[in-house]
Amino acid sequence: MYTPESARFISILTQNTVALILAGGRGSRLKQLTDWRAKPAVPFGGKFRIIDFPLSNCLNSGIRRIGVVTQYKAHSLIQHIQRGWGFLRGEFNEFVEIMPAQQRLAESWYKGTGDAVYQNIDIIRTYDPKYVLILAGDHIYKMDYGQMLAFHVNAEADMTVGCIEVPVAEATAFGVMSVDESDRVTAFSEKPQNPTPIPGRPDTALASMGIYVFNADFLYEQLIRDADDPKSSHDFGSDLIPHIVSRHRVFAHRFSDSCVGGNDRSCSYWRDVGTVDAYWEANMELTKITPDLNLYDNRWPIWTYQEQLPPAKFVFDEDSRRGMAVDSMVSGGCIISGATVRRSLLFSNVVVENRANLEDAVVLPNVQIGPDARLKRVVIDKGTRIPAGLVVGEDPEEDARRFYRTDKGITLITPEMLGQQLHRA
Ligand code: ADQ
Ligand code: ADP
Repeated sequence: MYTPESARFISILTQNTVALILAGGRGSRLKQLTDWRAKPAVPFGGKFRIIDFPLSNCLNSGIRRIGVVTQYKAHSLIQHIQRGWGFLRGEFNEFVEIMPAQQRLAESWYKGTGDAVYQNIDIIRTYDPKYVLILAGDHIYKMDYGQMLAFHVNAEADMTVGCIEVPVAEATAFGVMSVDESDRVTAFSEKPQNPTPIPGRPDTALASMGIYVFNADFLYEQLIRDADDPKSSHDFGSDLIPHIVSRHRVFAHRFSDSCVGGNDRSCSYWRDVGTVDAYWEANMELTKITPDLNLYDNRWPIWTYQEQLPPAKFVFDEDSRRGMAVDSMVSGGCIISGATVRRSLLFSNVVVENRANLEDAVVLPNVQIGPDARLKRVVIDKGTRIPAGLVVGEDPEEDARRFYRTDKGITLITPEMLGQQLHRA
């Protein structure tokens, strides 16, 4: 499909691009999971953090100059990036650089996503990119950004917005756009109460994925103009994009057309794991026989920091005839000792003791589950020690009293909820 010329065309575009991953948002709908860490640092999929997905997408797309813009509760995120992403070589003009809010251009922290980029404009300029790719740090997906850049250049756009089709009822949570027959954006409205559907398809709307390609000089112009606007909240979705759409060439690039592997089933996988329910569901999906997100695809590896750990161990207890995990993913350092684990995802260093029973559970690293505990439909935060005999998932009222229980019946358990001091070795 690609000629050597077109491949070279894309590699020149990706080389001339700097990616900025916005990773400063609060992510408050993840409740206590983001009490101590920013949403992009939340663990996902047994051994990754959410930010590993956009970071790996950049590398797999040939974009190797990356800034991570941080603000809220950034310690865990910075630690992860320093430990896991320090392998790029400055000598080859490649890097992952952390850009914390530091009041470079204003005496305030980052006010909105536009301001977060604006306040780093002097740093971005020194890299002299032709294109700036702005990404959110909190979505799970695999995407070839090279295709989006090529689309942007072919369309002679000033700016391009990545988009997906979503049910109209869910579109109120997104930036929603209208496009003409060439996919030029004609209107954009951030989180509208009454989203405009795609013409002829009343149930579907075209939603922004919150990822943008800008011609670099055009981006600087727009950020400087927006910074001087006293009425602006300095946010891409609410302020910059609506202003730009009516005056410049903005195009919509459809995600499903653009990922690696053409008809690969993971091509349409894109998740905002922004709520406890969505987070639980997306993790649980990975334990299905053929999950929609293929983590075994060696053409599109997802890189992360991981500790060196021994293999997972399963100890069979003759008395209870237990000691197994089925339909589950179990990470390194885990020990399932005389316990039963079904349809669950265990991150590293989880110990499940005698006669404990785990079903539909997402268990973050370094959790200990005491003997005889029975846990169903739970998310257990890092470092929690579940006392012997604890039962969760059988009495909704009791669960809601002691823990955080969602309307869909998922219970989130953190160390604080059990009155435990932080112990995260
Ligand atoms: P939201 O996700 O609601 O909508 P926002 O909360 O601004 O937008 O977050 C976007 C990204 O920026 C996130 O990765 C967040 O962590 C980060 N971020 C937020 N505030 C920041 C700050 N002050 N400093 C640094 N980073 C910050 C956006 C778009 C919608 C689009 C959806 C798709 O505005 O149009 O539909 O994303 O999910
Ligand atoms: P992660 O689980 O994301 O790896 P860490 O365990 O590294 O997070 O913690 C992230 C930061 O938040 C650290 O600075 C840690 O000390 C702090 N932190 C986490 N949980 C608590 C807590 N319950 N009380 C006080 N500080 C906490």
